[in-house]
Amino acid sequence: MSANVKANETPASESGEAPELTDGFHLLIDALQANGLNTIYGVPGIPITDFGRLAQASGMRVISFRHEQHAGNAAAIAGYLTRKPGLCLTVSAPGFLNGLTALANATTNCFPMILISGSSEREIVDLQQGDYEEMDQLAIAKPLCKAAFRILHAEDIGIGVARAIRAAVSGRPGGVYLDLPAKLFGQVMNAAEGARSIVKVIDPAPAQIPAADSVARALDVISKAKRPLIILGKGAAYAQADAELRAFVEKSGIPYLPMSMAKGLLPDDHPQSAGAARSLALKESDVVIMIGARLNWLLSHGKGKSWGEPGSKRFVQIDIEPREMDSNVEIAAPLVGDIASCVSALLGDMGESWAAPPAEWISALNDKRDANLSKMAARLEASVQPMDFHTALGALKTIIKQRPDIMLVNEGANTLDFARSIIDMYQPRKRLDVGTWGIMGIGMGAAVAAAIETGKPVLAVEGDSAFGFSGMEVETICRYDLPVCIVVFNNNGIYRGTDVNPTGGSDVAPTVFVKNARYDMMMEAFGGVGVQASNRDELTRAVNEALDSGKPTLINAVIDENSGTESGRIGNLNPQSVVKK
Ligand code: ADP
Ligand code: TZD
Ligand code: MG
Repeated sequence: MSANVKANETPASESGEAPELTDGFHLLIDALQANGLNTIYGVPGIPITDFGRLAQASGMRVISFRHEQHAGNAAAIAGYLTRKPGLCLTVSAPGFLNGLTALANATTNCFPMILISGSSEREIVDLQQGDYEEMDQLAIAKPLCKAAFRILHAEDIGIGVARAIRAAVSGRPGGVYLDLPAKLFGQVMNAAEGARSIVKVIDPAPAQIPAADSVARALDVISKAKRPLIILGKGAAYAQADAELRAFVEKSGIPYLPMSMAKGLLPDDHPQSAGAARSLALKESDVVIMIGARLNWLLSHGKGKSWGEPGSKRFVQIDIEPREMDSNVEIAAPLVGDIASCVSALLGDMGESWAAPPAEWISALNDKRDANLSKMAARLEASVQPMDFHTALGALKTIIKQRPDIMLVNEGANTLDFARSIIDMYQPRKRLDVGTWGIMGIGMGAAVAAAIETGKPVLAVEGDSAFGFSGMEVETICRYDLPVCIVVFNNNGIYRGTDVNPTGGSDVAPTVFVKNARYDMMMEAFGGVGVQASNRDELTRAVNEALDSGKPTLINAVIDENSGTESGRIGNLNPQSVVKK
């Protein structure tokens, strides 16, 4: 009898027929598949190589990356797009650590994912006897994610996976770590008992209905507003309550501002969008209704100059996480629940004759929006060469307008900030970017997940520095033949390419890269299409060809190296030395 066969099983020799067996590998596959989790993003190696093979053999999609961080970012984006936890699979210690950045980033962004990592033998790890890739992974993961679990016995795989799924998607979504020591995979148990141990999670993210008095309080605050404003965040996009949100915005007549990844929840050219009058809207509003958005640094914590006179605002906030209320400023009307339920409750109680906001407020915002848009229009239509950000992004803006259902991935500093404000989005959950941390390196992982999860073409608009963090995944994109078109905004460096080393030494300045690099040739190395685009027409043609053909393409867009400012729009966050040396 194998050491792994449990004592209460009838040995084959006594019953006359061999009991059907299963093992940790198959139980894990069964548990994931039973819950509709059919795609794994990861990097193979000890002890999970065979698991990947068997998962593929069982019909799961197993997407191998070149680095775990990008596999993890793909899993996080899969979670964001599908509301099911994205799966990332890593090897022990170093692979686990590479995936951990993505797990922490997913948790920060409220994206559901599960990092499943193989780990070394508990007995050796705990005695610190120097096992292969030894590390106490569970302890390290715990403070960086929403929940962390370890499964030691094959019969617990079903419940362990169920626990991980529920932890990832219920309440505020986030990252979950699942630690699977190598020995678990080979553990054998009776197949029928194994099948009974699998748990299909019932209603993994139950509706959370807001209390009636909190709905009444919110409507009372909103109805007294003279200059109301709605702010939509990526929690609202995640919630997939698109119809309810649109009905609420339109019935209320209240202008709205989308946060970056909420763009397109309602089309950016919607008459109530205050996107192009953002500063005025934040400053002058008197009641702000936050829907799935946090008052963190991205909104100046809800206070300070950009929010106008101190004490001039009252906040209504809809969030599934009660502790989000009063995180930075007082919330006059907290509405705790899921967005679909909260918005439906508001809509239900608004009655037939809801009064639109005062006309002066609407026209002040509209005038500002129209003035800002017409100021910008000439620069977006210009065709300067070498291209600046406006010329290149003006071209991409037109393309997205013509193809509103493609997925857009965006990272960089200037490349991010300009693209966010210039490129209009028309459909929900089409824009994927650096999120809450402003993290570089999400690009290729997000692009792969966007292509795999949606089947749509992907346009990845990447700063040359940003692209470098995940650039090796162009091989992954070619290997799976994904319809991804990457445009590298090549301004020779971080923020711009013009810094010089003040000592006159031979090292270039820390923000400067090799001049005139040909990123397009990286794509050609793996059989994809590489194009160098030096002007607006070349860029437009190359992107359209890529999106039509669906072939993996990298366009090296030559951007003036003088173009761009320090840290894009957040240069104010840089500390400055006051000591002159
Ligand atoms: P943004 O960066 O776009 O402003 P944040 O990531 O800061 O958005 O905020 C998202 C918020 O949405 C989080 O506070 C999260 O708890 C909340 N959230 C996520 N999903 C839901 C949901 N289904 N219902 C209600 N709130 C949600
Ligand atoms: N490392 C990580 C993981 N995240 C970061 N945000 C940074 C470093 C710092 N950083 C930024 O905030 S933007 C950026 C870095 C390195 C790159 C900006 O250069 P780019 O974009 O070429 O991508 P532009 O268009 O030249 O501004
Ligand atoms: Mg750059």
